[in-house]
Amino acid sequence: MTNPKGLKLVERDSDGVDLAFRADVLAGLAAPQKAIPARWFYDDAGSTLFEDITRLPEYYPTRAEREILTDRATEIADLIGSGRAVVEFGSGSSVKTPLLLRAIWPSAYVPLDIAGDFLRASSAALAEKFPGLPVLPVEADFMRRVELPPEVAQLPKLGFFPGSTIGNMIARTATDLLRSMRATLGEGAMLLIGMDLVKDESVLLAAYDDAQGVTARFNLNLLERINRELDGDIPLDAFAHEARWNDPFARIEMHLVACRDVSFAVSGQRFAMTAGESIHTENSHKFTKRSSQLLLAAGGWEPVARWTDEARQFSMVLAESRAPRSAP
Ligand code: AVJ
Repeated sequence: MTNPKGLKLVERDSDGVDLAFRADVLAGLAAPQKAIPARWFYDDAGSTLFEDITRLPEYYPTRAEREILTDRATEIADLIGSGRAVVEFGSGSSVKTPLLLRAIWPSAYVPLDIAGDFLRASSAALAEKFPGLPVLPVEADFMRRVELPPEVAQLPKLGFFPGSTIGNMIARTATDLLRSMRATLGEGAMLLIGMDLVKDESVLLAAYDDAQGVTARFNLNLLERINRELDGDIPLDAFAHEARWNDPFARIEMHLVACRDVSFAVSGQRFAMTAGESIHTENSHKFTKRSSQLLLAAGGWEPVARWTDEARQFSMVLAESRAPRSAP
């Protein structure tokens, strides 16, 4: 495991409290529109619930992306070429990574993840599936430029960012990430990125508010995590899961809506909410061909190919790192 500067990625106080989590929650609950970053969904319970979400009949993105990677594997592989090192942003526990690796047989696979234990486990599983493939996990926060292992220094890179995770970010953050990816991957890099598409509102709402209530449990698990890790006493029965389509921003938002006036404490600080007020917990931006192209261009990436599934629900874009130029 490489962790270049011996960086402590998760800072904890003497009680084992994740300081970044506490800071985000306390600041988020103090804001006029309460909001907590979506990255905090993914504790053990949240990660398991997300895996359950990917198997729901209403949640199309995972299946659609898998369809693209399976049905278009040859085309994708031809454009990517051989000999690249695949750098995955967020280490794939999913079935998507093997699909890509099998299609292109890269020279090395470098999964980047902030969660070290998870990274080690999924890397070991992958190495077993692909004997002979150097698997070089790096524990890192990929929102910044990451120092890659020396073994891949001379190899051209392919960044892999599936799942439409980019959709969790507002444009400014997404652009920063795309630029960091260019810096991490270096000259001549390519990027294969999943971007979910704008579609009928009812399909989107169902995907984020499923009949079995798994997404509701995923959303509410954040409150359980706060209660457990940050010494909170939030009454879970005072909150309901809600998915909303925000049309001007072309995104699904998840909220936890207070069903009654409620007050609670977190880490010794008190908060009050009135009935109907919400905590905004996630944005999931949806793209069009044009908006995806614009976002990638802003981050310094030029699309070279784009695929959708048969039902045109989801897209994967292959882009290459573009030298800065301003003239038309
Ligand atoms: C993992 C960010 C791609 O936005 O669709 C699924 C997370 N949230 N259901 C998404 C999620 C609610 C998911 N991403």
